[in-house]
Amino acid sequence: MADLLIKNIGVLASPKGSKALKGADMGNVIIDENCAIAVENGIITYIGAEKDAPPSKEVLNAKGRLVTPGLIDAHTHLVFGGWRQHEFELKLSGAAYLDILKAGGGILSTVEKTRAAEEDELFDKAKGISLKMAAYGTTTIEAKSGYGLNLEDELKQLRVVKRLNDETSLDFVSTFMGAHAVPPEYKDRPEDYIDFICEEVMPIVAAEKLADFCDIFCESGVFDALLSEQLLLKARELGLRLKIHADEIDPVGGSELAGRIKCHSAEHLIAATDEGIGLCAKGGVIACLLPATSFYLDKPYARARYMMDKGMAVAVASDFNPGSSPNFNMQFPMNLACLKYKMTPKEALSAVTINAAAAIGMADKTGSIEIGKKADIVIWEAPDLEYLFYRYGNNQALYTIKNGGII
Ligand code: IZC
Ligand code: ZN
Repeated sequence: MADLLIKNIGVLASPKGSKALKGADMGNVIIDENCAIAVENGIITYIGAEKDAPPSKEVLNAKGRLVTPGLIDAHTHLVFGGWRQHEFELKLSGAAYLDILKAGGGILSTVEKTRAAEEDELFDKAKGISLKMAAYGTTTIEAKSGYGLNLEDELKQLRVVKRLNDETSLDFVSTFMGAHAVPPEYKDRPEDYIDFICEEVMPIVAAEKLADFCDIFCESGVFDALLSEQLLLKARELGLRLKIHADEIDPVGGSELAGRIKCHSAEHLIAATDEGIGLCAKGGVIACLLPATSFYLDKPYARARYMMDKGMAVAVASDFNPGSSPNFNMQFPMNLACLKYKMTPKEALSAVTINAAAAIGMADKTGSIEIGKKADIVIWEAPDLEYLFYRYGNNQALYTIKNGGII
């Protein structure tokens, strides 16, 4: 006896497998028509004709609509105090993202607000946002620290992510990003700050199993490639998997480093060089691209098609954060993936499902609709995949199902 049967599915669109799809394989999305899905104990147990489906306690009628895997948001800065609307007019008058940071604003203004916030306050805010993300079709969320920039407040952020994972029905993957900016206490001493993170923060994060990944902002005026390498190699020694914000604004060797030391994923890659992309392809690095950030910072769009042509697996995520991407609706970057990266709807679907799951080490559990995987599923207010990606600006998620339960 199944717990849930989703019947009358018009179009079921899903990639397959438990690994990232590289390059042209990203278009390998299976389309099934007029079928049903059964779920038991949160796991998909049947996909096929409705007449052969097992009996079920609960039935959900998809009424001929499109069904896809739940969206995976593989890059967010979810846990933070305050917002940054006070910098909006400054930005509109032409102030650059890195100049605002240099003047002590940007990330550092969010650090001030996050340090001042109680853990419960951060938890309640992030939980509320997560539930809204689910209403837009997101079922798994990666969340980074990086607004504490000291031991106590980095741990506070990471504990919030752990509690979100334990206390909500969504899955969260935690990334330690203590190297997000140089805090005021270490102004103009990034080397000392990286030593501090490596010696006094990361070992505790690892011992307390508060993070799965480690990330660093490798950028002009933040951390250079040499310091990034020092930190990432230490993180690897401590058992963390590696991510890097690489060439988001300036090409400072981030993508070259990512490829050379075989990071699990490289984020942004907006300004990545041909050489960097070549090394990432060779190193099997997943590109985690964030088109909503290009939009918001008025920057070029990453060369997704070039990366795919070089054989990289590309994931697309929201980069939700209070500065460069204050939006957590994945449907917007999905739309941009087609319009700006020139991905087909099938490729873009792979980018926000199986490849995004692979980018955060979850592709054996979620990211596709297959027997044995988590029942993480969205029923869309759309008749087919093309319609989902072509419409724009309104929420098209009708039902979000996480581990077999309707959220
Ligand atoms: O708060 O500005 N790029 N980090 C690197 C961010 C954007 C988040 C922020
Ligand atoms: Zn980011």
